[in-house]
Amino acid sequence: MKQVIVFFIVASINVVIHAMDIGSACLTREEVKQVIRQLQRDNEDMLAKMQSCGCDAALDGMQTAETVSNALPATNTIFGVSAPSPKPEIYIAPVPVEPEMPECPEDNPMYQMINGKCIYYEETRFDYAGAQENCGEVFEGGRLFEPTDEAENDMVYKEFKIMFGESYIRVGIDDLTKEGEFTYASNGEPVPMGPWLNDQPDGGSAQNCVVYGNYGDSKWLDYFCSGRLTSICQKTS
Ligand SMILES: [Ca+2]
Repeated sequence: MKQVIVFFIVASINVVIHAMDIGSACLTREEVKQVIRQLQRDNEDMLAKMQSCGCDAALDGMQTAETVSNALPATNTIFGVSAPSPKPEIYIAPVPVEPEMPECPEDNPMYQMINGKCIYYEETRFDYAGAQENCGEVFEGGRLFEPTDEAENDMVYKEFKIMFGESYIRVGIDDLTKEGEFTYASNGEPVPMGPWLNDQPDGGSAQNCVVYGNYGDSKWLDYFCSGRLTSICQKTS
């Protein structure tokens, strides 16, 4: 039944649109109206079935003879006239909008869009807690950068190194919850990679916060959470 109704709706709309095209070229407004009314009379049984099965919404969406004919150009009233005239306006459903990428300032080199994340490089030095708080102010609800894989880890560090030649830069990874188990600060999930520098991590319970720690390389080391360092923030939405 549904297939029949859908077919009916599509077929009816096609006929109406076709009638409108004819009307713009060689039928009067009244003739178009007659075509549409005839179409509706021929399908009274089907209309009744559509109403009985709860398809009133679909019926409401159909254009009546009056609305279609009224949309025709007023000047086009003579049979066979081929003078140019504007097409009647036809409602076009809006195209769904794709989710926008996070906004990221383009006129400030401290902000970079990397791997779909808006990154901010913070020169002011903070301890771990202060750096997290600062990121939440830089971006509403922002946080310290949490690399999801080694490629992203390398890309973000590379940009920072180009600009500042820095090292010891904070990211949002720590083992504060359980010694030796490094997790993302935002959700406590285990970090799925470990580009550690040489024998790192080696700080035991004294060093629980991860930083980029080697000049010219994106390798990590564990470091004091209390140290005041530069940091990298990411926007979260
Ligand atoms: Ca530790």
